[in-house]
Formats: sequence, C-alpha cells, structure tokens
Amino acid sequence: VEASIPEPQRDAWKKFQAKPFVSKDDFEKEVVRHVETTLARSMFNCDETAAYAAASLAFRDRLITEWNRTQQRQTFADTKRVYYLSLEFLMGRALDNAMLNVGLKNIAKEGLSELGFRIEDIINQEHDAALGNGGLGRLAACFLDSMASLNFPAWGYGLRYKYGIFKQEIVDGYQVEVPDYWLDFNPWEFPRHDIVVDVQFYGGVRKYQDEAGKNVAVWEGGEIVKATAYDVPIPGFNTPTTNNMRLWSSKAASGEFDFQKFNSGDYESSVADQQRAETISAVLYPNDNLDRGKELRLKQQYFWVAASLYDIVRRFKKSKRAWSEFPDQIAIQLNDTHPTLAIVELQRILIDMEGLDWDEAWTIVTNTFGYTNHTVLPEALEKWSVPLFQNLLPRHLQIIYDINMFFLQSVERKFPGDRDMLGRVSIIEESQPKMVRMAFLAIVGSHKVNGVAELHSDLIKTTIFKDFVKIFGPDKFTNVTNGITPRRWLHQANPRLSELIASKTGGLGFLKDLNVLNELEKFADDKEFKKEWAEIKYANKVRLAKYIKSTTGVTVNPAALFDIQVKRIHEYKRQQLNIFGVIHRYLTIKAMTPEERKKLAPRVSIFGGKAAPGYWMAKTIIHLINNVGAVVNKDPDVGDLLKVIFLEDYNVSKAEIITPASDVSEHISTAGTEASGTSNMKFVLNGGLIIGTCDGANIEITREIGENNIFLFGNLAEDVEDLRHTHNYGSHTLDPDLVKVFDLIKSNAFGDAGAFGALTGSIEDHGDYYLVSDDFHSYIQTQTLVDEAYKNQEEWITKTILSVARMGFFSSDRCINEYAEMIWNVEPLPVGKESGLGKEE
Ligand code: NBG
Repeated sequence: VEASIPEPQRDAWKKFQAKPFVSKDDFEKEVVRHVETTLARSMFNCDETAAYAAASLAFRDRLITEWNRTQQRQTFADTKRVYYLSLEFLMGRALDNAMLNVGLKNIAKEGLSELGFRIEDIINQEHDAALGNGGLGRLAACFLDSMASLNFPAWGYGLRYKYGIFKQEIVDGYQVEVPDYWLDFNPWEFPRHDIVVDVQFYGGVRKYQDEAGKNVAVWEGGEIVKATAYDVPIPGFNTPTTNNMRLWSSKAASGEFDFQKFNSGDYESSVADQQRAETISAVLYPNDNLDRGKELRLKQQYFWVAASLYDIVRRFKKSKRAWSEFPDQIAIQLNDTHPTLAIVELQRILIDMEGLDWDEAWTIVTNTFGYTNHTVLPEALEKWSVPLFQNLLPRHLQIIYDINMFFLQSVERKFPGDRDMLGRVSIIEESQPKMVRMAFLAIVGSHKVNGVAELHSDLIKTTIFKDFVKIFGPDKFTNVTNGITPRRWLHQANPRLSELIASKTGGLGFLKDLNVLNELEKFADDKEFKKEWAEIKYANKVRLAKYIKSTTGVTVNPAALFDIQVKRIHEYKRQQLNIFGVIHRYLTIKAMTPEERKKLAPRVSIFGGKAAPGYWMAKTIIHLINNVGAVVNKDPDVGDLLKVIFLEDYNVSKAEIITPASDVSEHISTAGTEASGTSNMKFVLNGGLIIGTCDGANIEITREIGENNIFLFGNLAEDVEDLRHTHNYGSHTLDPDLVKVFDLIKSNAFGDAGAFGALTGSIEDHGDYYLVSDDFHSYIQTQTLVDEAYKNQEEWITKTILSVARMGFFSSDRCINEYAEMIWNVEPLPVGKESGLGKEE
C-alpha cells in the first residue's frame, strides 16, 4: 500500500515538521514534557531513573529526526550501501555517547542541573546494552560509530537478544552467572511492528522440471517464525548522519496452524509454540572464541540472516535495477563466520525465488560479500553437522553441496589429480558425522577475506587458509588492522585528557582525524604540560581507587603502579601467567628485608573479565586470582607493596572507568593466538604503557609508538610450534621460579590446592600448550624492568605522551576507510547544511 502523503497535504507536514532541540531551554522543556506525559510522573515524583528516562527520550527524539533525514537522503542519493552483519554489538551505554556525538552534552549538563540533577548520576542510571562477548562485538560497535561519523551509508544487522551477556557475580571467590534482563526499559530502540519477515525452518524440498525444462526446487512445509525489526539510531560524531542498527526479535507466526490448536482447545500448546519461537532471539551465547555447535545457535544464525537479506533484497528491488547491479549497490560484510549462511541464502533467493541462472547468481553473490576472520584458534572455527543442517535447512544444504561441487571442480582443473588438496579444502569435512566448514564456505562465497592485524592476516594465509591462497591467489586475502573509536575511548571515557589535547591541538578536530595527535610530540618534554598530563592520570587512578573501594572494600593507594588486565578469561590470553607472576612477586616481597622493601615500587594488580559458564579452567583462574587477593591483601608484611583486585562484571561502562587509570596493562597472549586485541589500543590511547607479547596488534602498536615505549617479552609466534613439540616429545622442565610458585599453591597457601590441580597440571603434566613456563622467566624479568622504569616518573610520563601522540593509526575511522576502499568500494555521502546540529567544542 502506498503510504506517502499526497502532494497538496505536504505543506502542512512541512510546517509542523519535528524540530530537534538545540538550546538548553528547549532541552529542559523536552525533559519535563517527557516526565509529565510519556512517563506520567511529576516534579514530586521524579527520581534519577525517571530523569534518565526523560533525558534519553529527549535525545532519542533528536536522533530519530536526524535518522529520518539521513535515511531519506541516502535513499534519494541511491548510492552503494554497506550492511554489516554481526551476531554481536557490544554497544555499552548510549546517552553519554549521544550527547557527545551531537555536541550537546554541556547544554544537557546545565539543563539537568537546573532541573535538580547531576549529569554523572543520570548517565549512571543506564543499563549497558551488552549484546556481545568481547572484542568482536565491541569492534562492531566501534565500526558503527565510525561509519556514521564518516557519513557512510551503512546499516548494522543483528539480533535483539532479550538477555545480553550474563552479569558476573563473585561469590566466595567463584564466578556466578546472573541473567542480564536489559530490556526492562530501553528508550533507544524503535519497534517497527510494520516490518515483519517470515522465516522458514525444517520442511522438505520438492524438485521438478518446469514446462521450459528448467530444474526447479521448492522448499515447503516446516514452520514459520516471525522476525520483527527493532531500530536503534547510531549518531555520527559532529555530523547529522544518523545510521541504523536493525535488530531482529523472534515471535511465533499466528497463522492458521495456531488457530486450529486454539479452536481445538489446545491453548497451552499454542502458547508453547509461541515461547519456542521466542527463544530464538532470547539469549546471546556467552562463548568467546569457542564454538559449541548447538542447534539453537544455528537457528539464530539463519533467523537473523534470512530476515536481514529479505530486508536488503526488498530495498534493492524498489530501485527496479537489474540484478547484475546488486553488487554495485550493496556490500555485505560478514563479521566472522556467524553470518555465512547469508551467502547461501542470497544464492537461494536468486535461483529459487528470482529465477536467475546459477552462474549469474553466484557472480552476484561473491561480488557482494566480504568475510572477516577473527581467530585462528581451532576450537573457535565454526562447523555444523550435516544431519543437523539437513533437518533444519534442507534446501540450504543442497545449495552448499552444489557450491562445493562447483568449487571442487575448479580446484581439480587447477590442480589436476591432487586428491589430498580436494579433501583439505572441501567445504564438507568427511568426518563422522560430516561437517560443514563455515570458514571455507565464507572464503569461497566472498570476494575478499581479511584478518584483523598484520600478524594475524599473515598467519591465516600461511596456516589455516594456506590452500585457498594457492587456489584463489594472494590478492583475495588482505589485512585490515582493527581500530577503536576515539569518541568513546578518549573523549567520553577520559574527558579531561580529551580537553587537554583539544587545548593544545586547536580543538576537537583530533577526534575526527586522530593523526592530529602527532602534534603532542612537541610537548613530550614540556614541564607544564607533563604536570597536567600526570595530574589527569592521577585523578583517573583516584577515581578507579574509589570504585575499587566501593565494590571490593579494599583500599588501594593511587600512587602505586596500576597494572591492569581486563578481558575475557581464556587460557590463551594467559591470566594464569599474570597471577603466577603476582604470586612470584608476593614470594619476593616476603623474602625481602624491610630496607629492600622500601625500594620497591608499590603495585596494584587489577584483573577483570568473564569466563564462559562452561569453561572450567577459566573459572579456576578466576578462583585463584580471588584467593590470592584474599591472602595478599591482608598480609601485614606486604602492606601497600602489593594489592590484588578482581573487578566483578567487567563490561563496557566499567571499561570507561578502568581504561584511563592504567599505568601498565597486560596483553600477554601466547604468540600467534590473539588475532588483534583492541583494548591494547584503548589503554595506550589513554596514556598507559603496555606489557605484552609479540602478538596481534601489539606488534603494530610497537612499530607506531617505538620499542622504547613498550615492554615486550616472550617467545615469538614462529617458535611456538617447535616448543609445543618439545613439550610433548622431548624433555619438559619447568622454569624454577614457576616451580616455587606452584609449591606455594600446593602448600594450600591460597586455600585447598586441590581446586587448582587442573590448572597447575595443565602446565606440569599436560604439555603446557600455552607456553606459560617457557615465557615465565622473560615475563618476570620484564616486570622488573617495569618497576625500574616507573621509578623515573619524568621519563615515564614522556613515554606515555609520545605513545599517545603516535596512536593515530588505531582509530576505527582509518579502519573503516580501508574497508570502504579495499573491500566495499563505497563512498561517503556528503551532508549539506540542513542539520540542526549543536556546535559544542
Ligand atoms: C576476537 C579476537 C581478538 C580481536 C577481536 C576483534 C573472536 C572470534 N575474535 O583478538 O580474539 O581483537 O576478535 O577482531 O572473538
């Protein structure tokens, strides 16, 4: 149905067009209006929650006005769009970000103050949107910010989980998971009850030849689940462009089937159907870098992919262009293999629904998709069992077999007689049961494959995807080193530092062109500047110290060296190496004379991060950290010299407090295992140094900031394989200092040693896969260098200034521009002057 207003009535619409507020008075008016009408409360009944709600609604109104204009502009321009498909968007809080991006935070601050509230308290009311596990989901969120800030016509597509990542509680030193029901009140989303897509599952395929002799396949039967769109506006920084993140929510189809049940009195079972359908988008799988192959996860993936592609294709069809133009209008980026079914789904739409030839369709498909790989860890590479696929998505399995057949035929032509090669690269693994290798499918169905840091992109070419480089040539594979948005991770998280930088570089321009930070180099030895710089770091540490006190009860000295490792708990990230190092430090302190102790730099070792609920080793590491803290923190011999803190429920909003407060942060994965890491970038950008291995983006960070400004240690990626081999087949003697640490653990110094047997055993008896012992000595030595370096504060501060000055490369804006140029072939859409944006510096 045409829903457009007829020409004669449009003047009235224009006259009464919604106008976003720009002044403080208008903002207050909006807040009060929302309190008194939308929320049905009053000044006698307005707590901080209500004030948060009203302020958010006022900003939401603003965003949605710009969102509308942006969408109209993009539709009218009809240029190529990017669709970023990600099962995770770790957005964190929206209000602070919205206020800063539209440049109206100061107005909001004054306005709220006049209405009786402190802006910080209001910001703190917001529940994080935690629709992600870790780096992969947060990267997607940074990319949305950059795409909007750079005026790219771009949408994110994801799932609207009812439960985001669980809340972590620490009870008696153990992790306990609590569901995160975050949708109770979410002012940032717009339900689009008019945008509903039917998604089919199960059923069977009927094949026949039509009159023209053409083979036709019909997927029929099975069940239908409805996908409803929820839109979340994504404001760019200092631009009217407001892009869209569309999240799908599942509901049962209330079709004839339901009515039958209802009429026959089977009401309960029709409610059960409803609930079963709703579970599809109910919960985010809490695994980071781990694939569990659960049917419901595959259902989530298809549900999301099918709804998104239906939406994308529908939009394309409105333009009435030829199908061959599809890839000129649309670029779809696959964030890891989770959306790989989109390749199959588009092929299915083109051949089964739109009647294109296989080859014609396949050319369109491969020119449309790009695939980003985020890990080489074998346990994280997705595989789906063929029988499971056959049952859930019978037509898709057929298409996958066809894709594989044509692919293997082309391999056979290129490498005649190489049967091993065919077995190695086949999309179907000949195991029991057979498995679909999603990464291989993603490579075959995309025109570009990228890794997320140089080392990682090299590794995928020489290890897991080696054969594909031979088959497709090296140009199909590329690197786009990850980045972070300086808006959230500097301006929002560290406002004082942002202000200082602005005052020295001529305003907030650096937030849009991070290379401007270079100008700070000339202040690296400037006494006044260094003093201010150091004061800001200290203030951020005081803030974190207060937070630690209020959440853990432990008092830490803000003048101590803050050593932070916050990220998902994983053996490859080696929090165990860190805590063993802490225990070593504890032993060292205990053995010192009081005179020697006086010379040691006091340290606070801060940990944070969630373990996947089923990952026992990771949970054991958390347990050990907490138990070590319980002993060390109350040992009078130690006092301020060492404190060990585990921060509960690490998430994006907590990261905004933690990141600006580091002196050093730890990025100490076994070389070759961390694809990139992104918190390493955030910490350096906030004036902290790094202790790290030669892994992921640490390597490029070193290249940019200079090796004098980073503490690198440990074995190199190229040596890992040989070391592992020696562990298993040669002699494996543990580092003597690590043995002392283990002896202390085994003496029950940190509670019943039995609880940690699996952890120490994995290193002593089971091959030390992550090379903890091999890197231990180098780690301890490097930590001593950190102690020494920290004593010379003048030099330390200079190092941190130089580092920040050289971090421009790691902006996610650089990253998005690289994707746009090398993979998507899209241009930003310039914006006119029509916006009512606030102009706040
Ligand atoms: C993670 C890597 C990180 C990387 C992020 C973002 C997965 C599968 N991979 O090193 O472990 O920074 O992706 O690219 O979550």
